[in-house]
Amino acid sequence: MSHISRTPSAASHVETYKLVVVGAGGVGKSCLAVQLVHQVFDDSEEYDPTIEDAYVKQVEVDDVLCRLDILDTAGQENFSALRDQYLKDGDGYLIVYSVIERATFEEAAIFRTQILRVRELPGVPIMLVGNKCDHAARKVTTAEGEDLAQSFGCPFLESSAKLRINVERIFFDLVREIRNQRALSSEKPKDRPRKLTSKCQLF
Ligand SMILES: Nc1nc2c(ncn2[C@@H]2O[C@H](COP(=O)(O)OP(=O)(O)O)[C@@H](O)[C@H]2O)c(=O)[nH]1
Ligand SMILES: [Mg+2]
Repeated sequence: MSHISRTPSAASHVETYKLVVVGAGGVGKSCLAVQLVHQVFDDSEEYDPTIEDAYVKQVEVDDVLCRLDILDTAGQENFSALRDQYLKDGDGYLIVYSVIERATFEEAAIFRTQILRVRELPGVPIMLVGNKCDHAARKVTTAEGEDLAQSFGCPFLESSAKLRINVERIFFDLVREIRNQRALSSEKPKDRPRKLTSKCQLF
């Protein structure tokens, strides 16, 4: 895509971004997607961990109207052809772990490897997300998340689907990351520096 409209009201063509949310089971992928799309966090509702779901949301990111096609994966089909296909189809990826479960943090690298394996293009837009930052029983520090993201060469944020902390930002920053990568690959100059990390802030 070489042209992005800068005038939302005049946008007859809406940019579409396929965002794939991956990560270990139980880290909050479904809650993040539901919180973004429906603005709710319902603890009483159990999101079936085996169900994969898709969401569509039209948003403005930096004054440009765009459509987010969000695939909330369920991790049942490890290493299958299906998994490869949806990883291949994505424009950008949220790799989510839970800050209260160290094993899910360690699994983040596995998800990144899977993504890089199926993508032929260089410069894959990825955002590392440490979810459940509202929780008192934290097992993974913010600095560890930042270090991992640095080793991945990708941006990092902590989030809480429960308290709606950084929920929009993780999706919007991923869109920005995709735009940056597209601009780079079409050799357009970047217009502003990227902020790579941000801490979880309760407010
Ligand atoms: N404290 C807290 N709990 C969360 C958060 N996000 C999800 N959860 C809980 O974590 C569990 C798994 O969430 P879910 O979205 O189904 O995880 P998924 O398997 O990655 O889709 C549920 O019991 C949620 O209530 C969060 O930001 N903070
Ligand atoms: Mg789920």
